[in-house]
Amino acid sequence: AQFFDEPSRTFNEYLLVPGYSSAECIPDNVDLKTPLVKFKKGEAPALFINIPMVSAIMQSVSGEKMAIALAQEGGISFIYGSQSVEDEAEMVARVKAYKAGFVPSDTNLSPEDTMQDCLDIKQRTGHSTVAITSDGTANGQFLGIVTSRDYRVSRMDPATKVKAFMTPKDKVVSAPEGTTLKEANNIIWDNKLNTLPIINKDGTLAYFVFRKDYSVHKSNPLELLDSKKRYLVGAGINTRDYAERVPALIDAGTDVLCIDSSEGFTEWQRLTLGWIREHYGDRVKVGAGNVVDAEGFRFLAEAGADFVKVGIGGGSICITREQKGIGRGQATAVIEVARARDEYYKETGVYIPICSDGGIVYDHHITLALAMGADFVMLGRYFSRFDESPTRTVTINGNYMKEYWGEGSSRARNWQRYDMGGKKELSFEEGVDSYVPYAGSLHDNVTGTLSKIRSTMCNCGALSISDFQQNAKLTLVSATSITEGGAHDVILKDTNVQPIR
Ligand code: MZP
Repeated sequence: AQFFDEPSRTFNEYLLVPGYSSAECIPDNVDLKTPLVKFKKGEAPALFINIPMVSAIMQSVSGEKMAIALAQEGGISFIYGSQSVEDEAEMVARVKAYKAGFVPSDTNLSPEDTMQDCLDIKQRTGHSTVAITSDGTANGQFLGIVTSRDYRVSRMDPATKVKAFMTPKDKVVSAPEGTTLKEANNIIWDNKLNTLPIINKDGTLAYFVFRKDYSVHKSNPLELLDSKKRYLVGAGINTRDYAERVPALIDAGTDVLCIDSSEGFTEWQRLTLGWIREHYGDRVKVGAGNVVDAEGFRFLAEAGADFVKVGIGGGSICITREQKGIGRGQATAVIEVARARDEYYKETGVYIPICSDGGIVYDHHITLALAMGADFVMLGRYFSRFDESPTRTVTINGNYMKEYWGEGSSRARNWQRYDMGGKKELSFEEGVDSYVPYAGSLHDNVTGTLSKIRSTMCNCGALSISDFQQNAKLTLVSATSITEGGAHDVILKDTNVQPIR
């Protein structure tokens, strides 16, 4: 047998050591954009995500609601494949059909609503105008504005003078006398906004500036809230029924596929990737996995994977290591596969992103995974706690909980994920059925997580993920220093304690 010299380690055994932070190293300047699929040196990837977080290919995590909410934040969901081909394709199609929303945010319209409905809402809520954006928030791409008179918005002249700005956070900023729309546009760029509403002195909205060319378009009152822009969505496939599932998912509009398997270093994955390349060439993007060492990475890279997923046995609901005794500490797996990815890039000029899948317990584990070389992370437990996950919310001993079960549990019955050929059944469980504490909305939680990642990257002097991967300094920590990392040698305050005088 071959023995690895070092024990395999997990995220909790590492800490980041700060690097030099220049004055530019502020969280607002951190760019978390990351490639989703492979690309050649000097070229841009065909698909990228704006935040390095994707949701797990699991029944209890990635349904259409999750996919829409996560895409709105700049990430991507992989709709679970452990359902019929028709059901999965329909879910994908519904995400792709999801259309423009609205600002202000209290105008909750559905995708079926028309411009006329939009005007009704405007009247009901008393807003002077309603702007349509691609994702229903002020950060989305501006698509048009509806005014009560004629649904029309005019193309603005960049030299037009403006009096005040309103940022998407509703903060009114006075513009100095003579400020032009062109200068307003610079503010949009500087603040990384997509649109900037310009308001009148009395607080009513005058118009929006769209950062590309100040353009706006004329809307038909009966036109559906339509946008050209659609959310990115991924979908899980397996190594059995791909000849049927892949075409259905492609027709439904899936942007990227991922072979969902507990073990990716197999002939089944090579055959699946080969079939996709034979029928679709490089047009269809597909990730593969999971692997935990350089050999596994190289195998999938050569078999044609667009990204490679890393991780066996580290998932919160996973009992594979107990049941079968296989797996590897997640940190060690990511570090080794990232090195193999870099060597492959040097050799071939092709960069294949890697995804660290499973085992993220604290937000800072995401930051560690990126520092260790992951391009993005896949999370199950994390997302399962939110309003948008497809499972029930229950109360247990007065606490709100959400259901969360593994794909290898008998509840999910996803035998294809564990398929090693042979009978179509799960012969033993590799996952559990569980509860996780309910944590509220995806938006609030992801915002908090990202602000921690940005802040840590600044401490390490990195403004982009690739910069961070190259320059981060990591140290192993002893068991004793892990204890030192939490509150210690103090008695935590109990709110029920009464003062004695
Ligand atoms: P976590 O984010 O909950 O720690 O882990 C999620 C990951 O665990 C998934 O993306 C998948 O790779 C893996 N998973 C899903 N189901 C099982 C199982 O039942 C599993 N064993 O290991």
